[in-house]
Amino acid sequence: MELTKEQFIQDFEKTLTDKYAKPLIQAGQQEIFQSLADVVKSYYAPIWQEDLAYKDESQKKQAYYFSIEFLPGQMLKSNLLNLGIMDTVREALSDLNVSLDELAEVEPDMAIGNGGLGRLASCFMDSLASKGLPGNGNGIRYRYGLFKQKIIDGYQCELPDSWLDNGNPWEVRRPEQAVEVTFGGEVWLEDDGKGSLKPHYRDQERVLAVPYDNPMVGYENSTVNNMCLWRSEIPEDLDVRFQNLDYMNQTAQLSAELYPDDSNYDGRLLRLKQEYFFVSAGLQRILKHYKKHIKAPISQIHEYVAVHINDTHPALCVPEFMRLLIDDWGLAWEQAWEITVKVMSYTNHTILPEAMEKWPEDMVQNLLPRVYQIILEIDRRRTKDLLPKVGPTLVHSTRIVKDGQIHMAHLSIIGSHSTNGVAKLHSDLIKDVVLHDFYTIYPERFNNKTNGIAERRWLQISNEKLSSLIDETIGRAWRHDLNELVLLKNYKDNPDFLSQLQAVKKADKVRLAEVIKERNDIEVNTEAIFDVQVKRLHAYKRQLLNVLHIMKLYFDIKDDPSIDIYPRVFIFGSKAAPGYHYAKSIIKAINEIANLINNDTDVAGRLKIVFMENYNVSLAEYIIPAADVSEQISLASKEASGTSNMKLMLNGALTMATLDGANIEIKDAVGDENIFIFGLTKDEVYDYYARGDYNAHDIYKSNPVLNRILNAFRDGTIPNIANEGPEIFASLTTYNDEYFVLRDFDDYVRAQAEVEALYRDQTAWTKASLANIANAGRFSSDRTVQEYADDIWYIKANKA
Ligand code: 475
Repeated sequence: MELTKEQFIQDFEKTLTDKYAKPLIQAGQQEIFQSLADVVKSYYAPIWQEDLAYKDESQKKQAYYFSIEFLPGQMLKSNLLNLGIMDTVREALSDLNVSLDELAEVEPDMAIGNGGLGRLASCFMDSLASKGLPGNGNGIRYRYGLFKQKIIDGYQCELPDSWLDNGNPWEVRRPEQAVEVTFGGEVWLEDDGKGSLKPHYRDQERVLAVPYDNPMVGYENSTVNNMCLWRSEIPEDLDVRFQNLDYMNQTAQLSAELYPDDSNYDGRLLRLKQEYFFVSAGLQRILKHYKKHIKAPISQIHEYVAVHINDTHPALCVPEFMRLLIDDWGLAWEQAWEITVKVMSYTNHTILPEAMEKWPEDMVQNLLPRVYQIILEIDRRRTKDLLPKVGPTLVHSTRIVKDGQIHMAHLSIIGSHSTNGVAKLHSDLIKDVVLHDFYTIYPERFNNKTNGIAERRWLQISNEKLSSLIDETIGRAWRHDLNELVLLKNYKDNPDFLSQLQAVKKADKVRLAEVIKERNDIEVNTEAIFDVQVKRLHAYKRQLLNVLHIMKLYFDIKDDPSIDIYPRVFIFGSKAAPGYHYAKSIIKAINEIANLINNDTDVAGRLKIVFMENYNVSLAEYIIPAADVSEQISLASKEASGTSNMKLMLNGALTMATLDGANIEIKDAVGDENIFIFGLTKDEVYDYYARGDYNAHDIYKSNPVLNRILNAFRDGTIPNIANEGPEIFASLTTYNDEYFVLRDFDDYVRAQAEVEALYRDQTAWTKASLANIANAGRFSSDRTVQEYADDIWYIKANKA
């Protein structure tokens, strides 16, 4: 949009007065932020209104991305950038002696997600809008987001994330579009006199779902999409005197808290309620909109609506859509089923068995009696149809209801026309191993959509210096098409450019060093290699392998304090699920090892370990630009894709990688000489499983380096881990090292030595860094969402 500094200052000062009756000079940061947000809202609101009207009138097909998590982070700079007014507003504020960067920090992160899955959903929201694609979000407006992590005495403590205390300035509450969601009670079918059976209900618990619309502003393209988040409330006409307190509490609880579990399935009743709550509310809103605006019969809804099931948490979309089509719209079963399968599509994000969602049948029956009937009927009809075609073995292994449980992945695959994995290797594993029986039955439904990241947040906003350098070098076209970054390759032998690239990295490291000093009170050497592992804490991601390597370097120094080791700063950012005991022990161990090494005079500052507390999107925006090395060291076959690997690559870090998830595609993009590969391959891992002959204890016994390191965990060498040290030791030896950490150790050490050697040649390193930036184009989520749009949702860009 067009905006002059003068106009902005006028709008801003007026808003401040209107809101707070204060001149700027007396206003606090919070008041200034809220006023600025209101001004920005006044800029996008008319575009939003227009876009909504356009979507209604044009009758274009829209996609709805159902996700129990979103992880947008702060929105101020994102909105400014996408509206094209970042520079104007920054300069105008600066004329008023206000720093935009400081002001942006006032906004709490919108952290209503745990990790990769939620952040991917938010990258998709940004990309859908920025590609002008009509794609909306549907989720829950949790009152408390992902816990705030505090490290106390080396331990993770979890504090509530009360992010809404000052309100969410971007959202619009739409009570007039509230819908009701019901739970429990009894249901029975009665003939309606016209030959069909209609459900009748008794004693149901009613909950009001109120939508809050959040604008998803597209990048310089006058698109504003919608992310709808639902809040649970008590229906106004409910006589609360006849309800018990439990009910009141439970209703409020529904949208109170995000489940802080990442990949670990948590079977609590409230979680199932949350899943149904946002699924039912979202589908009801879609159908109401359809009735009001779409001039086509319901039998054609698949030509206007695509519903995406982001992992299995919204899998109840399948039976709930059936319920609405049959009970409310009067469709026959067969027709409703055909439409449902065409409307739905599903993404799998993990193949870890413990994360495969299942619900006990009686729980679903009690909580959602009508939905339960429909699930049984889906299962019954499918079994009957398929038995003669594929035989009992395949039918049984793929049943939705078996062993007293409802299998949500099975429901999602059977009730949709598309199932995708999130990187090539992961999609192949789904087809060949984990969901192979489904692939045999429905081969045409399976496909791959390699993840991507929104370059606006992960480069333009978080790394303004690098962005400017790129502008000066190849022009601005990359800001609309990340593939343009390949043009940077022309500068790989240009010494001026390479030294400018080095200077940018250095400046980003200095900026991070300041944050580290302020938050951790640790001084780090900005000439050192910044070695970064940022992601959720999980055994399969193998933060421990990184730790064992650090211990090796430490012992090398202890053995010979004059040894020539290139200085390194190891930076960790990671939250552990509150109930994941082992992950929390690893956090404690990292912090104690940090204390030990950071304060050892023999080390003399050559190694520094920094565990940054409360890793979240806004902290990532500081860490990622400053990284030299990106640690992507999961056991091959376990990490579905990874997305921090892409963010770090885009910012010029070199990847230390196993051949897992999207690391493989990163290797293909940058070439073997610009990445460090080590460790078992997926096939080697599976061979171990098949033979069953992995013996970690043998490695511990026979490898003297590892022997010494592992002993340090239980002989007091690493202090203050009397409980955690032996626990970690036992997991790696007695319990046979589930994720082959010891097996991959030697190769990891070898590859880390290569890192050091290459870093000593700054020109060679910088060229490799450039190769990573220049080849990052294909990891834009703009590419990913376009593939979803073309292959799965069949939606087209606005005004296209
Ligand atoms: C993968 N979260 C990454 C990323 O595709 C991948 C599970 C259960 C309950 C709550 N959250 C979860 C995940 O499974 C998850 O975040 N998976 C991640 O999805 C995006 O890049 O490899 O681990």
